[in-house]
Amino acid sequence: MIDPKNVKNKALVDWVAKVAELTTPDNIYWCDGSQEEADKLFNEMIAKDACVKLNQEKRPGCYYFRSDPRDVARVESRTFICSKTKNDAGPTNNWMDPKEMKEKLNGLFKGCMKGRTMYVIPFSMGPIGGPISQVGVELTDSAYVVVSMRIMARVSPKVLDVLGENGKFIPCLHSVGVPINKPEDDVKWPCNPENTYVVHFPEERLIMSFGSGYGGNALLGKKCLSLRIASVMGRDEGWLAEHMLILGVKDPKGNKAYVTGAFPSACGKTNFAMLIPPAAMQKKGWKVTTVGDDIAWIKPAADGKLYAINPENGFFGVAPGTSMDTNPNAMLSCAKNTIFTNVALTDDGDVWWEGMTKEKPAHLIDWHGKDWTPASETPAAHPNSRFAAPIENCPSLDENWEKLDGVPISAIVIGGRRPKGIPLVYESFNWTHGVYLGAMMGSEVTAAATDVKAGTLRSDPMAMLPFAGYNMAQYLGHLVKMGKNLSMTPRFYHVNWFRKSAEGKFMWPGFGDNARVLAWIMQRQNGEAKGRETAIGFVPNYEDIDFDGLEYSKDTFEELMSYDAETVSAQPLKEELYEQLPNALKIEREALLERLS
Ligand code: TSX
Ligand code: MN
Repeated sequence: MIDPKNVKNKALVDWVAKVAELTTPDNIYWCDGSQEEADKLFNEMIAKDACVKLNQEKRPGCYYFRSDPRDVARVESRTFICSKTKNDAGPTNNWMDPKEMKEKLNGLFKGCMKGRTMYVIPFSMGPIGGPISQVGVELTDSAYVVVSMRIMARVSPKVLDVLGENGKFIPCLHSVGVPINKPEDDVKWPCNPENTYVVHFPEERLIMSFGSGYGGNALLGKKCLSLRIASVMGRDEGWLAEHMLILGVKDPKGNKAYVTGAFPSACGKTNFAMLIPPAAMQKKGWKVTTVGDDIAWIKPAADGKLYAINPENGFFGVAPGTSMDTNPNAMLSCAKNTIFTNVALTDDGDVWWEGMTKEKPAHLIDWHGKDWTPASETPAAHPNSRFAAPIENCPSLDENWEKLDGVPISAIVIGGRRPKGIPLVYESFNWTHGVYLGAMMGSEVTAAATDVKAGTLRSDPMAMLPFAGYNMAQYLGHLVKMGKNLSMTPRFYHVNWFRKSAEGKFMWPGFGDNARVLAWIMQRQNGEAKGRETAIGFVPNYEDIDFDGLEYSKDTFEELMSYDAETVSAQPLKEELYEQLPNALKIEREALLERLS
């Protein structure tokens, strides 16, 4: 615990007092992020039956939570960007007048922490004190949020030292929205779905979240701060907050390059960030390392290169589909000191989820807390069940992952699930063309997403649709600008791991074999790999890809690399957004149509 008497930042002390007056918690507790503190909170939650300590021989330091079934994912319909004008929020965000929203929220927050403890969590996104890092303070009445935040962010008294007397922090206010008026109100997973709001005030750099205890709605350092608020800071200060993984690639000569990647959900971004090259490539000396799996803060440096940091300290990964076959590095990352939410519980106190093992266990307790057998018709783990795992557990962690100034970025990979008409990989002609490809990104909706019909293509520019903290058209304009005046301009690579044959089979093995594409990308940047110019960009010839250890015929490759003019030139953006796009991107579209005609 931090002694509040030692807190020197007046703005912070005042804000905590003001919020306490509004929300009327029984206690205020300043978190230090220590293991002892976490142990105490876990034990309190276990005593209330809100948490399960997993089998400590199999999962040391691991705990398990089940959420309320109404509180299982981010809620985009209740996520708001309350900028001064509606146009600043743009055509793809929910907007409400900030004054009106404040009034509404002040009504909801009034007395909402009654009977609970208000935790003060000082955290840093990025290494504490780093030049690209940002300090946030989350006030929350959820102990689950406290123990999760200390995995996902850096929670420490050192953050307050960095703040000093006058340092700036991003205030993040959170409540599950369930005051305890009578003992029955003290439920295992409190939430208030009818009144859930996840709200950003971009000019004030303020976040207020009410009614949900789950993931991105509640761990406010992640999507709310590191993407929505940070994207606005980046616009104002000349940098980028991107929904991107960061990985390192080492070639057989020992050259190292860093690559970022933007993919919509359900495309295997975490798997790509932790990719293990095929044995034949490893033998030659190829190696892939992980810097981050979700968020990149990217800044131009004095040398004219773009440098990226991963602001996070952990992985908040989707559990189902993760296995020792699909992603051993993720499995090993959640072997210890991990919090699992909404997965299934095995009879020996371990966790299980769909896709973890080939054989399903004979008996489980499912994410509802009910008995489950392979004959059950519902999944044992919720499709959006998660692990929150410390990044330090990751065997493929890059040696420079915490470098204060970040790692230099050589290439930007983008893509989506495109069963038809889009090649395995193509390279942009230049930065603006790359941003155009990012703007037109889309992905086929899988069954996991509930709001859109499965099988339809959903537009998701730069995978930022739910995460841009301001007008999406202006965001794309800012991205165009950020490519100017660089000495090393990363090229964009549009990839598609999900092409299907006429028979409906995946045409590319994906997973570790994607290293073959990464190798081409890296060698293009070095000037070592050839390619061929087409109307859509540069593409590898069959000879330009290392197929060592993989039987893949030239004919199949040609089919995999072919494009359909109609598909590559589709304009999936909603009309209001397309109209507002910067001219440079509209010109890219005209040039593409011209090249295709
Ligand atoms: O993550 C995936 N990646 C990226 C890995 C580095 N997935 C899983 C997506 C769900 C989150 C993939 N699925 C990938 C991929 O490259 N490719 C596919 C499609 C696919 C699925 C199964 C096979 C092949 C391709 N299996 C066999 O062919 C045996
Ligand atoms: Mn994400």
